[in-house]
Amino acid sequence: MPNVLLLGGTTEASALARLLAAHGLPATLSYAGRTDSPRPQPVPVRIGGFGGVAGLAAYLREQRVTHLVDATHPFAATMSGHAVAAAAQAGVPLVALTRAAWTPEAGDRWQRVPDIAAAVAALAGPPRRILLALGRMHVAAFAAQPQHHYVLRFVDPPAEPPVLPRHHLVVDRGPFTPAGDQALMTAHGIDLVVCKNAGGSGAAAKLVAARALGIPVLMIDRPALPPRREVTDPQAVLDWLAHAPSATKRGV
Ligand code: 3Y8
Ligand code: NAP
Repeated sequence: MPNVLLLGGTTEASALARLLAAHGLPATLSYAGRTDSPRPQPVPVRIGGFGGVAGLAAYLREQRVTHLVDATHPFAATMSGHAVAAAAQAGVPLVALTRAAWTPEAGDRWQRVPDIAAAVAALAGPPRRILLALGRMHVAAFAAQPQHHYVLRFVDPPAEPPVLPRHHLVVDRGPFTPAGDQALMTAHGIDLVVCKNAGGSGAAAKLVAARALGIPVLMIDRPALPPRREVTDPQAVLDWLAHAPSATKRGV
């Protein structure tokens, strides 16, 4: 019988948790603890960091995890790097459940940048009305371009007000809808959307809305991740679980 550790925090991780529960496969979903009330899950949940690579490797051994599934967000690069290293140290097979990067479609007006810093630099120039759809963690970097009016969207109310002089804060969690995002952009007279190339469906609504409104998008490419086995479909993880040699079979 497998004993799966699922690093979660995405739509696909929640879909896999439902599939594992439906098949009666023992699994624990792990959250970093970044939000006040993460979505309830149909499998046991653990919340908080592991304490780096060593902490995760120890957890894998102590909890006798047989399979590690990294279903974190494509921008959770530190966690994904730790998962590759800890799985190798503990001799536990690893698969990443990720999402294909978004690609521009007819009607899209994308400018691609490699990272957050390049996105900040790209905003030099006269004031604009920007939907900064990056969440909370990177808002401070945009104080370098204070001339713009920013519409921000956080999962939870912030402990202190955002450092941007001109901003409007929306507290809302996804997944979002194209109609909802189009209404938000129209209501605030948005003329630029800044976002990460998250992929998947849960964050894609703003791209559909921007396309419909003819609004340009500043698209931040994903950070580089170490090589690992990747799938994009929760069912493919179940197939892998049925065939991957688990840690216990390797006698480690
Ligand atoms: C804590 C777990 C599920 C998962 C749902 C997906 C979709 C909705 C869209 C926008 C973009 C953003 C942000 C976003 C989306 C899904 C998914 C996704 C983007 C929760 C969740 C956790 C987090 C962490 C949070 C970050 C923030 C990023 C908001 C739960 C709701 C912007 C990423 O305040 C903070 O510290 C928040 C931090 C990392 C990025 C940032 O820099 O602020 N996600 N989001 C997970 C943990 O503790 O381990 O609360 O239920 C999960 C989801 N957020 O099960 O349905 O699959 O991507 N999340 C981005 O894509 O750019 C919002 O506004 O249009
Ligand atoms: P990160 O920068 O890659 O990781 C920083 C540290 O947070 C990790 O070293 C680890 O701490 C801890 N951590 C991250 N994910 C964890 C998990 N699922 N379970 C336990 N500990 C975890 O991660 P992040 O970008 O802050 O993302 C945190 C969470 O939010 C993840 O679950 C991710 O899937 C979700 N999320 C992130 C984004 C995003 O834009 N980054 C978007 C949507 C959802 P230790 O070193 O102590 O183990």
